[in-house]
Amino acid sequence: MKKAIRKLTILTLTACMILMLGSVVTSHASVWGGYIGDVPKTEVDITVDGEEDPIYAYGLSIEVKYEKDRPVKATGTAKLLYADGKLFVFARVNDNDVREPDQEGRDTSPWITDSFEFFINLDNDDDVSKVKQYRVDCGGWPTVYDQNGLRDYGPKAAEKHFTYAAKKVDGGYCTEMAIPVDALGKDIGVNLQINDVNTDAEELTWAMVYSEATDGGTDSWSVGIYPYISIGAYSEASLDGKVVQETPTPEGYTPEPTAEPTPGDDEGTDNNEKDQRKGLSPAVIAVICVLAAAVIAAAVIMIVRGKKKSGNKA
Ligand SMILES: [Ca+2]
Ligand SMILES: [Ca+2]
Repeated sequence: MKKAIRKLTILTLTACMILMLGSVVTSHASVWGGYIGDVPKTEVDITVDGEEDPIYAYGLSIEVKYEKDRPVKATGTAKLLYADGKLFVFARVNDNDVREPDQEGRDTSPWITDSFEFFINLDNDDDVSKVKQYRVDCGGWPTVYDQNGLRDYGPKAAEKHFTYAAKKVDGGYCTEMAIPVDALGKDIGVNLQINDVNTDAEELTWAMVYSEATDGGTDSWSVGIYPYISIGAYSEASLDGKVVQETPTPEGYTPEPTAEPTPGDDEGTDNNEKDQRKGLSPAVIAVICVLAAAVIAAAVIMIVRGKKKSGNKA
């Protein structure tokens, strides 16, 4: 009897460990960060000039307003389209205190500027070395950075990576990027971030994209909790509107068709109404395993004690 219980305990713990290991091995942004939606492909020409082309009305709209370390002051909305092998990102940032960056700051610490950042992980996995960061500040200064040594700051260095523009508007500024990505039909992990400098450069806050893993903002380089988007997988935009395919591609997709937006509709995609394509989180699996192990351990202790008592009596 004692042997059987011991075996059962070992089997349960082994199963739990395999389950946890499996969840770690297969975990990626698409599981933990959540799915935002499909970026419509389009054949309409888009001009990268910091102004919102009418076709963006049918782009995937993503809010950038979630707290990272402290309450944010500047928030914004980005609209995404895929055309001609490029991901177009138009962002409108609401910032009541737009501060002109100084050149020294741009060269040394461009994140301490009023700026918009777009992070891409083309493999949509947990590997931070795959992430590339594109930034445009309120004055149109570009930077591209990764954690493998890439540090291309300024127009000369950055122009080979993407095209970009920025424009100041009432109550803030707009940025626009066209990033070449070979990703049609694929899922890619993303993070969107707004840096906000205020009266004192020391006073810097960050607004982030929503991550289901935190139920709030993600973190600049925490790729494992990035949400993800699909690229032209099942929607196409033209100036007549957005068409969502009845039979989504690639195979296996079962997205909820979204209501067709109308030009000027700024409501966009509600980050809380994303497709649910998640599994159990590692934390939940860990809790289940610990509870299971505790129950079995308690049962074993009770049985052993019961046997000892009955042995003493005998
Ligand atoms: Ca434009
Ligand atoms: Ca600011």
